[in-house]
Amino acid sequence: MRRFYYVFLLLLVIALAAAGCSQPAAAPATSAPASDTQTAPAASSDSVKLPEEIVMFNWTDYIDPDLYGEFEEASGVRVIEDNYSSNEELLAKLQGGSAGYAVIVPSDYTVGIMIEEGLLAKLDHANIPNLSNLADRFTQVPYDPGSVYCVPYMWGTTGFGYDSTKVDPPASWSVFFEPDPNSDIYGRVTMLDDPRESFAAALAYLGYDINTTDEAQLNEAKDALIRAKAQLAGYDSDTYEDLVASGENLLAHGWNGDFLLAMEDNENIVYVTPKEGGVVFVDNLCIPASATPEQKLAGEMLINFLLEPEVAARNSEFIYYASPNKAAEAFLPEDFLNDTSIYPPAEVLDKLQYLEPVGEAESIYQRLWDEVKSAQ
Ligand code: SPD
Repeated sequence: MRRFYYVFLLLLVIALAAAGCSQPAAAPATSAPASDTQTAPAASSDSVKLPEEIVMFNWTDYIDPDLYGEFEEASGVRVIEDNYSSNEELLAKLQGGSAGYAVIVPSDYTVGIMIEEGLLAKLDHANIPNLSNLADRFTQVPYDPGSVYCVPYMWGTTGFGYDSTKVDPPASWSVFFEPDPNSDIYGRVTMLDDPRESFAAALAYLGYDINTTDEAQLNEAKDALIRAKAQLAGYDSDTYEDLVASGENLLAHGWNGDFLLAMEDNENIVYVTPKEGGVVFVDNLCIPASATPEQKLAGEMLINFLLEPEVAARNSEFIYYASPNKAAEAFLPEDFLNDTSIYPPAEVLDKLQYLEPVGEAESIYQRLWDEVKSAQ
């Protein structure tokens, strides 16, 4: 079926280019059942041409890179990837007027902020027929019900990973917030370079809501983060798992899939969701409002491609994050679907919370985070 898709799409693009208009033709009017691959993205505007190249602005290690080549083969559009390290970095770029991105990957709470600030384009669902492959619970997410602006891409959890041959099994956030200068890990620990995630860790440790807007609680969390700094090698959201895998660091705050990927290099890494709880997240494929019509069409085609069941399954298996794509499950091995680090059981999920927009308090988080980062 996939080969048919590529050949079909390639022929379609060639035929349209020969006819002097390179947009894909309208999809067949029939609506195929969920779990079907739906082939031709429908262009809503007859005058839109596909660009030669688009930029996907993504987290690091968050896609199987082979998929870019396969998409290019199918569509003729080359994808260049650029990376960011936190939602706040992505948001600041868009707020500052950075343009040129066709697809971005913000997390749940950031989608809400971006919609409110008019930073996202509405998706043309006619160009994304594979939207029907999403599991029901991901079609009505609270920050974007009905996938008007974004399509859920992957979901995961935040906790910590450590090398089990060198560290006694920690189960609590206290391993970060009660540093012991005599322990082996002292100086060989990292935390995420991410204000909401690092505050969530401190707030969960203190027993507070991870979305609190109470300034006194946030100040307490700031003090805990400054205390934790004593044993940190640094803040890192991009290479932390590799540094644990290589033995340079022994413990890191981070995301489940990243540690699972690092286990390919070091099987002694263990990922933990702390007993006090932490963060569960959904990351999403969205198109910035600043995208040109050409970039938007190509972005929607890329999103549709990533929603193909077999593509979504391969991608999920490559990066070790759970896919919200129900139809992809048929292509995922049993041991992947049964891995509790990827699909946490109900009793673990019950302790986790989504980060939410905090409105006016965003500036408090940012100010206190700056104080943490600059504290000696
Ligand atoms: N290396 C992939 C990282 C994916 C991170 N998702 C971010 C969730 C933020 N709350």
